[in-house]
Amino acid sequence: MEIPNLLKGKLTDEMFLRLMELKNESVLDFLSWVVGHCDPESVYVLKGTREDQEYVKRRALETGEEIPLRVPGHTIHFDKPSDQARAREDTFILSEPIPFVNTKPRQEGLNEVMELLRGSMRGREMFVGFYALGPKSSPFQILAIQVTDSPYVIHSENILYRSAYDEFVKVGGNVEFLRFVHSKGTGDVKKRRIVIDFGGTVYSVNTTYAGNSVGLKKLALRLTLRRAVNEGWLSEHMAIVGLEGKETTHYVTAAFPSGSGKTSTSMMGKLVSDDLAFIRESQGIARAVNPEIGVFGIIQGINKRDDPIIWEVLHTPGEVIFSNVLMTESGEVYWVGSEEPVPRKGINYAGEWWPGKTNSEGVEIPPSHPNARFTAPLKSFRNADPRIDDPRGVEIEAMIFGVRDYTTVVPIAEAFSWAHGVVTMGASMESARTSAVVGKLDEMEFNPMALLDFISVSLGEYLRNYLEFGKKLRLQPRIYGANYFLKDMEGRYLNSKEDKRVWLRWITERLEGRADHLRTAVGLIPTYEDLRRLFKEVLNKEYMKQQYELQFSIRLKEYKNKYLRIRELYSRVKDTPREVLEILDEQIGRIDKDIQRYGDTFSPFNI
Ligand code: SPV
Ligand code: MN
Repeated sequence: MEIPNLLKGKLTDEMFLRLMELKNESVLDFLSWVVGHCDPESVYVLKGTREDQEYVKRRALETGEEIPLRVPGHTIHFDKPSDQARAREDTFILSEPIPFVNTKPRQEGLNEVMELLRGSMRGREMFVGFYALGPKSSPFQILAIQVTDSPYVIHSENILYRSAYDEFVKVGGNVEFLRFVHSKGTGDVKKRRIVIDFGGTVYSVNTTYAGNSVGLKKLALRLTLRRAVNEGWLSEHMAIVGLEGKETTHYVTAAFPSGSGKTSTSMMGKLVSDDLAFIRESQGIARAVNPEIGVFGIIQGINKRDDPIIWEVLHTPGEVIFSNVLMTESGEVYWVGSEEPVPRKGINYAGEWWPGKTNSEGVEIPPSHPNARFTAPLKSFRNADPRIDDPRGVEIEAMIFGVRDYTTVVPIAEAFSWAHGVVTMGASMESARTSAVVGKLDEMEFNPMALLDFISVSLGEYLRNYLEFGKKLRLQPRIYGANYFLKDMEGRYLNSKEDKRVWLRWITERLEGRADHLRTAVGLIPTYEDLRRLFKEVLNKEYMKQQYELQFSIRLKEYKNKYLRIRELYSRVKDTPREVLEILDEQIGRIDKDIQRYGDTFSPFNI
């Protein structure tokens, strides 16, 4: 095997040996191409050793992409003011048109991004990282290579993913791997592009926000989702959490749109994953792993009282990258919702900051961006589950689909069946937009399974795979619909942040056959008696009949409109399975019947 001269010229002897040891022609071809096209000054090949990790961290500081903070191991990174979230408008899948997906003809998309990448790494060091999604050597494992000229990006990957140079060596030449090419480019956000090619490569340029630049996170999801649909498993935007029961731990997954309660839910039990899940069937059981080993979480609103575990991670020496929060002169950080005193001045993503500072449009700049984040290893969290690296995955007993819905969906309900839950809870998700994506806040968006942004096949195909996956299962997970954000007529939240503990306990008791239910048109809801008991047991709170009635009355008219909208959307998708439309029609039929009997609202005390 030979290393082409162009690539060789960028390598020290040590780096040369590292590449040779892989004995993998396609890795060499890929890297030669990137080096030839992007023209970096030098190439650093990571084996993932301690020295490598330290080197990357040092380079992140030397290049100014990260700044050290007062707490040892903590650093801060800033993205450009207009590069603070996932950039939907600049993200393209190279494919024939797919409904709801931003696509571009392949050649056009490739030409465009190649033009932007040409010479983009000039004068910079290029890093090559080898990683595995999922536990190493497990049936879930997917190998990937990240190439980037940003030490911040590779530092983030080192925290978030399992290093797998050794796996590449082990499998030698004949291995498939995902490829991610990222360059900071000129930093001109107007020329930001994220381009997904089903050939197995994703290109990202002129952006640093991790959701756009860290390939193995949401860029990989587009590729793995498609692969999962083709191979009959699930690659999902879901947390995985172990809920402590009377006798055993019950593992559940939780899909919520970004910024709508997923991270906090994953802190309510044993933490396996806060964001992503690979789910495969094995001997009739759904088993799940986390493709990641770290958390890239939203920091706004994290405070000591509501989020003690995250708070601890963010205040203890250890590896943490803060992004887009406020940094003070003494190297402290501040973020909105921390319930700490607001500093009189500091530095944030928009430069120097002081209270009342406005941008060029006269709009006040907050001290921290609403999508400011922290990046930290899972093992830093005291609720990290010991089974994170279990190669068999954890057995999934329930799946939660949660929305940020102010007007309609009840706080918690159980589906009648797998198919009913998949269709009326997962596939019917509508949620208010948050700051995790660029766009207008609070607009209601259709967001099935919380992954419309990442879907890379037709929705009909995607749901067909879901329904078929369920049919392979001997033990189908129960499905729950959740909504932590329901409001009353005056616009006040009906639940406090901690109430989700009660809903999760109800799920646990349902799984153990200890809690009852009431049957409504849209699903099974908790009884008042059970909730009164659980609010007392879990939160030591009195739970009033009147609260229950406000929270669990079925707002039939709103529900009907919701399902009519959803049915209309799916009827326009050509390959929607018939079963999906049938289940939606049945749901609408049940709601209609109740409307005739009870009017616009159905009180659970009517039963
Ligand atoms: C999310 O917004 O869903 C995230 C962060 O997990 S990002 O990487 O931007 O997708
Ligand atoms: Mn996410």
